[in-house]
Amino acid sequence: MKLYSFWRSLATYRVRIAMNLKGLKPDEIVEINLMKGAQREAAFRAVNPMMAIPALVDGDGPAMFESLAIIEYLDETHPNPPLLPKDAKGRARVRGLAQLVAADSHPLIVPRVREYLAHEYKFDEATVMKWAQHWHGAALTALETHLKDKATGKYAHGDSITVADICLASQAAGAGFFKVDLAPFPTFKRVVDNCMANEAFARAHPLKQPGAPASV
Ligand SMILES: N[C@@H](CCC(=O)N[C@@H](CS)C(=O)NCC(=O)O)C(=O)O
Repeated sequence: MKLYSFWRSLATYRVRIAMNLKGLKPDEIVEINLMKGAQREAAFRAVNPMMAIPALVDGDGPAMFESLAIIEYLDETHPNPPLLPKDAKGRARVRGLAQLVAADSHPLIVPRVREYLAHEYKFDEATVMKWAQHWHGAALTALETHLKDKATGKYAHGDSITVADICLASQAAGAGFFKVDLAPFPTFKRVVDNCMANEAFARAHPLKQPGAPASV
C-alpha cells in the first residue's frame, strides 16, 4: 500500500489510525508537503484531482481518495477489528458523528480555504485563526451534545472503537493546532483521552510523524 501523507494532515491522521488499528503498515509513504503547496503540483493532481490528501493506492490501484471512503475500504477488506457497529441505527449514528467532523467541520479550515481567505479577502493571520476557531467551536458544541446521549460509552458509540472515534481524535488534534480550549467539551475530551490511551491513536498523531515540529 502506498499512502500519500503529510505530518500535519488531519484527514491522513484518520487513515493512519485506521491502518494502525488493523495492523496495516504502508509499504511506501509519499510526502505531499502541504506547506509548500505540493498538493497542487501536476504529479499529485494526477493522483487526486481535488489536490488533497490522503490518497491510498492498494496494489495496482486505482488511487482511493477521501479519508472516510478509504477507511470504509480498509474496514471492508480487513474486517478486524470492525470500525462500524453491527446495527443499522448504530451505523447511522457513527457515520453521522464521523461526517460531522470530516464533511461539515474540517473542510472549513483546510489550507485551501485559509489561503483563499488570506489571498482573496486579505484576512490577516489573526482573523484566519478566528475563523478556524469559530468553526471548531461550532463542531465541538454539536459533538458534545451528541456525546451526552446514552449511546456513548467509553468511546463515542458504546465501548468499542469506531470510525467516529477516529474522527473525534482528528478534531481534537485540529483544536490543538488552532488553540481551541477543550475544557467546555468534557464528554468529547473524555472520549478522546480514552482513544489517545490506545497506541494505534497515539502513534498516528500528527506530531509523531516524520518532519513534524515538537509542538505547534
Ligand atoms: N474530505 C477530505 C479532506 C481532504 C483534505 O482537505 N485534506 C487536507 C489536509 S488534512 C489537504 O490536503 N488540503 C490541501 C489544501 O487544502 O490545499 C478527506 O476527509 O479526506
